[in-house]
Amino acid sequence: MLKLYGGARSRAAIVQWYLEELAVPYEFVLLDMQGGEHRQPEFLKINPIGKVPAIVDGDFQLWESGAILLYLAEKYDKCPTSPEERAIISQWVLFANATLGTGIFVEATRERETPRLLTPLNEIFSKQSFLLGEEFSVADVAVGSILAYIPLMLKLDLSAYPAVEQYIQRMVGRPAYQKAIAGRSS
Ligand SMILES: N[C@@H](CCC(=O)N[C@@H](CS)C(=O)NCC(=O)O)C(=O)O
Repeated sequence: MLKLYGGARSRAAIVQWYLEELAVPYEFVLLDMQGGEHRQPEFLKINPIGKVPAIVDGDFQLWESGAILLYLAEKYDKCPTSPEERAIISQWVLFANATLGTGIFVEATRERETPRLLTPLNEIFSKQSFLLGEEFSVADVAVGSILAYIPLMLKLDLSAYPAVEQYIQRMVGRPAYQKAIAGRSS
């Protein structure tokens, strides 16, 4: 069975959310991160960088949440076949981790970046339910998990972005999200 390594409150919950969406059986290996278990030789054999999430799927090991999401989408056939459509999915997953997350969570840039990031997202979500249109995809797990962390972790006023707020509600209301993230955030 696929093993997902994570901490009690860590980005492993993003991967767990997608595994729940896909209904793929997995074992969550909870590392004692306070105790530094992610820096011990046993875990460093899986991720030499010493960060979670990481997965072990048979003989295959992988780390970085975005890479894991894309791997799962490929493996469980949730990826479109054309290179252009696949690139759009990668674009959103990379955007979530490289641009959206840092823009919103790095305090020094938050004030400047938040309107730049949320205004276009608000426009997108006022026209369609999900990032790729009317169908939920791995892109929504990557971007939606970052957006849903805003009300959980930051006191940002999102009233200027009502479509983003509604999108967050749609993500949070999904049973797989509830199982993986809401259940872990308290
Ligand atoms: N970009 C990485 C970030 C990984 C990351 O920073 N994970 C944190 C937990 S959420 C971690 O392992 N921190 C432990 C440490 O830095 O010692 C990803 O998305 O997988």
